[in-house]
Amino acid sequence: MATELHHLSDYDAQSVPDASNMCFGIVVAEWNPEITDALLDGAVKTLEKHGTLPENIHIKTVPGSFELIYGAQQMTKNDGFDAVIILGSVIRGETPHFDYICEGVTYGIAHLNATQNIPVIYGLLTTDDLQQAKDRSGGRLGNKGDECAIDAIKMAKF
Ligand code: RBF
Repeated sequence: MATELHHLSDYDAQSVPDASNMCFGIVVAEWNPEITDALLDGAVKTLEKHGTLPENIHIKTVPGSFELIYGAQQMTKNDGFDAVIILGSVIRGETPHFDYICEGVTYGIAHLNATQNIPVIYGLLTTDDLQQAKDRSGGRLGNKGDECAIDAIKMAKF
């Protein structure tokens, strides 16, 4: 959804279920904090906009995006959560680490969704440079954190 033609500013708030009785876990990576702080801000504000109480939003940090898998796996053990959101930003560097981390996180989160009872929403920005990440974390292409919050509410209702 967060493309030049269609990003979250366009979403229809009426189509989102009421989230006032929902409880969420959010795991956020500390790498590229300018980006991940903005993603987290968007996610929290959007959950609260749809009724989630601040005390029902549980946030944990992990050092880097690779650790999002373990963080999310721990959170899926908590029956009190209706959904878990992971937030991270991987920016392509000069080594193949970008591909390994992106593939690892994608596979790890897919695996959790296929094996655990709580939906895990994938909020990993994978961009060629910092500007592309800024564009998608509150910049000209919206905020992927907002989008993850909406997805979490919809999947909690599923
Ligand atoms: N973590 C991120 O969240 N974003 C990155 O862009 C990122 N780049 C990395 C590049 C290299 C070369 C390495 C070694 C790690 C990087 N990490 C990054 C950290 C990674 O997700 C993880 O925290 C560490 O590898 C420890 O398991």
